[in-house]
Amino acid sequence: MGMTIAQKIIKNHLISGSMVPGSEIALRIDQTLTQDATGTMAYLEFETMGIERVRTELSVAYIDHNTLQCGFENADDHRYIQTVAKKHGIRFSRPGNGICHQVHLERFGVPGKTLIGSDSHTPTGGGIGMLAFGAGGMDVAVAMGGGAYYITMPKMFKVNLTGRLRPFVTAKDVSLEILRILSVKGGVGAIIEWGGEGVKTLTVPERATITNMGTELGATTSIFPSDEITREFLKAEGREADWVALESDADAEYDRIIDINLDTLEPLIACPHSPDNVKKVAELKGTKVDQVCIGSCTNSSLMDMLKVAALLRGKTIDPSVSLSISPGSKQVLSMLASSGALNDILASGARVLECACGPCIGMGFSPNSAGVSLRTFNRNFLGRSGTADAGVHLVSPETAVAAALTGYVTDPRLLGEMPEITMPEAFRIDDTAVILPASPEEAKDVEVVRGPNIKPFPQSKAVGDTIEAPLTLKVGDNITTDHIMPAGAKILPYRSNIPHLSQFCFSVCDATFPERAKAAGESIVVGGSNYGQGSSREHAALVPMYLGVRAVIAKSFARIHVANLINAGILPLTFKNPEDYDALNQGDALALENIHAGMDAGEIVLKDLTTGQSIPLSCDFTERQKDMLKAGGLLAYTAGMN
Ligand code: MIC
Ligand code: SF4
Repeated sequence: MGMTIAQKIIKNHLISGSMVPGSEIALRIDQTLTQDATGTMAYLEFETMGIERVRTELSVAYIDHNTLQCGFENADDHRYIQTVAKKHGIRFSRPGNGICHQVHLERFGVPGKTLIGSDSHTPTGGGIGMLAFGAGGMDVAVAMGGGAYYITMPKMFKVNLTGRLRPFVTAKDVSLEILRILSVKGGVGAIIEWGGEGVKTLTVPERATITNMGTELGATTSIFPSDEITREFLKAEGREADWVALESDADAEYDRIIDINLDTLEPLIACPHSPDNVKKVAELKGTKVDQVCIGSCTNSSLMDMLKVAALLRGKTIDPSVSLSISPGSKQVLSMLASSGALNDILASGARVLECACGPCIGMGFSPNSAGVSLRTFNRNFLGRSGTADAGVHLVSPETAVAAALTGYVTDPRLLGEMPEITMPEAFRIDDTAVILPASPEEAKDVEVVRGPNIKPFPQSKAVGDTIEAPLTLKVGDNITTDHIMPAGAKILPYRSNIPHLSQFCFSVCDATFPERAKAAGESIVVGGSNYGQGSSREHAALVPMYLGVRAVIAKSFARIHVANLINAGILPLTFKNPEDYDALNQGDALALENIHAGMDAGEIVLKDLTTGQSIPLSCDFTERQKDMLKAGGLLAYTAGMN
């Protein structure tokens, strides 16, 4: 039988396991990336492993999330990451050099290689034919140390593209269309391969927009073939030598095939508060808009920005709208400047922000009270923008410009002619903002600088045979990691300070949770389906662990989060009968007994001591995961093996 692109890369990197969907496989990882909001923790974890130099082909530490520097915390953490990177063989991408996924695509991504990153949008690399996964910081630390990355062998989905996008309909609309079809849960357990004739009409940055947002489908990752268009992109980046051809075999089999005709797509918009709440832009026509933000790892490429500049040229934004533009990288910004396009943007009244995540993660530019914000980003989860009652919508750069110019949600096709923008034959290459690590000899003398914001790693507990604890919090479906451990300007600087972060745990759902959890000592949390979707932040597991959460019981879990829970020594269990979710009440006293035998049998019985009911729960752990839980998480497990 023929193979899909992903199966071919997996086969080339398989360390153990069999490539049967649903079984655990271990992969060799060629490249890793971290960003600063998850990176501090990942490097603290890497340091505990006592390995002198990373064992990957390439590891890069980016600074792009925490760049506000309102106090000493961010700057201290940056210094820590810079010095730890220098010492251990990791390249350091300075603040201002750009958003990790954009820069990685430009300067480091290689078709056919594996990449894991401590950021859920690492699958952006699939746009260039990499097999790229988002992972928790601990998994990235292990991969840097030369260890395998474990995943459940995914199913294979194919999206078959035909036709060609019409003017003002974009790759972002393709992403929103697939979210409309599949929902935020529809990609769970699958790798999404994009193929068909329509692929040949999409540039690498457009492909990367699509693989970036595959994360919002819950997919394990997304990937495009590596073809002549990929070769052209790499050539323009001065990296043609990195190109290899990659395509699926004609007789490759897929678990599901979805057809999208690019000709028939229209401009789309995701309404609050979920990326799959998709409507046609035309349906929201006339909605007043207060703020527009263009940028993020989804839509900040040079092509995106040149289109924006061309549409803004000679015009002024509506006085009632505030427009921000964050180019994805220094390369993008410098090419905008030298082409004159930056002037068109500035002259329109836009505010140009630095090349970083910025408003996407609530680092400034929060909307006004109950404000309507149109953003070219990938997530519009409740509260993520920093304004609790804001209505954040996700759109293409073209639709964003139409709203900025008119002050209302407007179909961008009304803007007239789409100016023709072509990919440059050569990008401006300047890697001076990527600092190379010290040589192995010099590395010995490099001092790792730690600021006072770095607090000791919280102690996890081994999962014993019994857990008796109250149900301190019951939440609903699609709880995101932004609910569990919010980010934003006030909280993000404390990503290496778990005790401080813990005050904000679940604050979007119930601000009393941290106090109640602490008072209870140990507790159990209950959730609905797709619990933990969104970010890869392991803080959404480490902070509950610090607050004494011993088990999370849900209808289903998101992939990266369930791995993070196990890595933190928290027992993730699912309802055998989803309707049993209704039988549990916040405050009930719960007991899990015979846990070890239950882990082997695949079923653990939950006793609700308050109501007297017994509820069967499923668990499907591999031997490795059972050992990790019994040891109290990945770090304790790894230490026990040495
Ligand atoms: C996000 O988009 O939510 C983030 C911020 O990039 C996260 C990582 C983090 O929480 O630090 C992600 O996507 O993994
Ligand atoms: Fe940064 Fe936003 Fe992309 Fe996350 S989604 S990496 S916060 S730009």
